[in-house]
Amino acid sequence: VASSASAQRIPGYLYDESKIASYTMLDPLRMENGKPVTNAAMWNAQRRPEILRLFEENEFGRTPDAARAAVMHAKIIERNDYALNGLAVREQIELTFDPAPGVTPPAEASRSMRLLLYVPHVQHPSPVVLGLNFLGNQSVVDDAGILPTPVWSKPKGSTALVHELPAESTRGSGAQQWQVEMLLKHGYGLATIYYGDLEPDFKDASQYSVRQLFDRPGAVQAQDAWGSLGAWAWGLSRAMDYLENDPLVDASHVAVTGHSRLGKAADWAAAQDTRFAALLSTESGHGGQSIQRRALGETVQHLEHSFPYWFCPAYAQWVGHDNEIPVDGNLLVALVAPRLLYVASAKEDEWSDPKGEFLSALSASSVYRLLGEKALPPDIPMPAVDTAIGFDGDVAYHERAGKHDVTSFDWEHYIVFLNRHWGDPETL
Ligand code: GTR
Repeated sequence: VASSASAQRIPGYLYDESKIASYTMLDPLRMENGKPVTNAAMWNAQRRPEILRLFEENEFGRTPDAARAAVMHAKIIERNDYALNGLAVREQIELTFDPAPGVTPPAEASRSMRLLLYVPHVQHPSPVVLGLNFLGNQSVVDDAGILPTPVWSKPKGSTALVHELPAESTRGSGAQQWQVEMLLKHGYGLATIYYGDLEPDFKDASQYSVRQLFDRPGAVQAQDAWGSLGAWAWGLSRAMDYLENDPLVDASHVAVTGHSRLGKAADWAAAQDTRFAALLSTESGHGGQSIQRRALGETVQHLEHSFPYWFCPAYAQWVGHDNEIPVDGNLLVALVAPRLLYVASAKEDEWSDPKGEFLSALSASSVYRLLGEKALPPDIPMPAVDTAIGFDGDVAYHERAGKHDVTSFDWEHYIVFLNRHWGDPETL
């Protein structure tokens, strides 16, 4: 599975703004029963839990209590205080989970994930950006010290999944998308996990998922049972459990990030877990930060057809009903309020609907204002390409030139935004 190959335009889908059927966006500040949300207490006690429940019931499924209570064992298997030519302290940590009491998972189910952590050598504890990666930890930067772990693939023409060590040539193959050295030079650490450690990103692969440690075998799957996005988001929260206890990390300044499907996982993690002080969401698109009701680019039908295992079974009922789904991207990112939120789009990523992503940031801003925070003002037009907005408040947005990807432009802007709010770690 490539992270960036599938964007742009897929024939047969709508890309023409003037042809969108009329739609009304959901209002984060209106309860399902129509009551307006008029103060912070009402948001926190009523509307926020209501929105979370709607996402659990209609899209991502419920994270089982047994999974939230998972017993995790952390083992630092490698540490180097002079990694990346002395730029970083590197740690590699094996995080292993016990199955829930009474559950006997299949032998092939995942029980662990490998966290790779870098913090600046010159200065730590440091703020950290945490995200799942697509291609294995060895891909995020060219560092011979990264211990590779097996990655999943399905060779052409085969029905069986292969789980084997990645080719040496993949070391640093995702470096452009991660910019580890840029982060470190600006005082930020990076923590990352290969998403396949939690669950392979393939249909009919759930027997390998970490979900098996918490779901009762043979039980009928509930309509709100979690899917792989739920499992990936859960893994981010377990990584946070670890980071909170690692003295290299300033755990009050952990930003969660992700691109595309892993942006959806980051969105859902930040929505549920308020320990993440910021969400940097790169082109998470439909099912993530876009407005599904616009049905511009990807539809629920496409998501369900290609990736049914990402979602809960109940999500299937919204196929052909993009306009009626009771949750949407603006509600998802509103759950991040009042924490820092950066919504990032790419001009040529029409499949993800950049304008829908912008409208989400705008709509979520109403919640920030209710909570007394500065955010994007209502009704502003979409900014020009490559022009970031919102840095004087808690909600930022940009649409950069180029394709579905993560680039140095995205990272430079994320760093400046975080610096504005957290102080420049280089000058601390
Ligand atoms: C596409 C999917 C998008 C997005 C993308 C990706 O095929 O339809 O929603 O998640 O994959 O993850 O690159």
